[in-house]
Amino acid sequence: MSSQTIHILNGPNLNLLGTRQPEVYGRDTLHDVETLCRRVAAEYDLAILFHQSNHEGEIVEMIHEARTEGLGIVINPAAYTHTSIAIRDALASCEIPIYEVHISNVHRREAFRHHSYVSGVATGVIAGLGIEGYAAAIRVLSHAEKRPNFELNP
Ligand code: CA2
Repeated sequence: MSSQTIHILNGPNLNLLGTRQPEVYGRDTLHDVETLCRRVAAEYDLAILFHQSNHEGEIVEMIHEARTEGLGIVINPAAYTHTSIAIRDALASCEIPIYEVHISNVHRREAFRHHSYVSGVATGVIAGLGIEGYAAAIRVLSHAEKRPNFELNP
């Protein structure tokens, strides 16, 4: 795997994107998200590995594979955002930057979506930009090595 690879990981039910709740998630499918990510990554000569899983343990294993190699992780953990200490612990073991992305603005939705187990171990969090949030995360990662670390308490 090249150090110029970005791992893009998607959690449960995101395979159904575009099939319902367009008022919340828009009409784009996960395939459209992948196409967008590949186009933006190509602008910066970066490779991407794009995955989706409905299984917590599989996502943990994908994070382990990304742990030490690659430019960074862009993860939409979907509902596991609000429940999974296993995914948080796996992300906490990573040595590369992590961007948490949510298509919807979770903070103007139900209270149970306001807490994220992931945000506390992420480098940055993007919510409510629709699928453009993935593109924004890739753009930030594209100059990750040229920027100072934003973290206050690394
Ligand atoms: O806004 C996001 O990206 C979320 O991560 C999406 C999750 C939700 O549980 C989080 O609170 C916020 C839901 C992903 C499932 O999305 C579907 C979209 C259309 C049809 C079916 C599922």
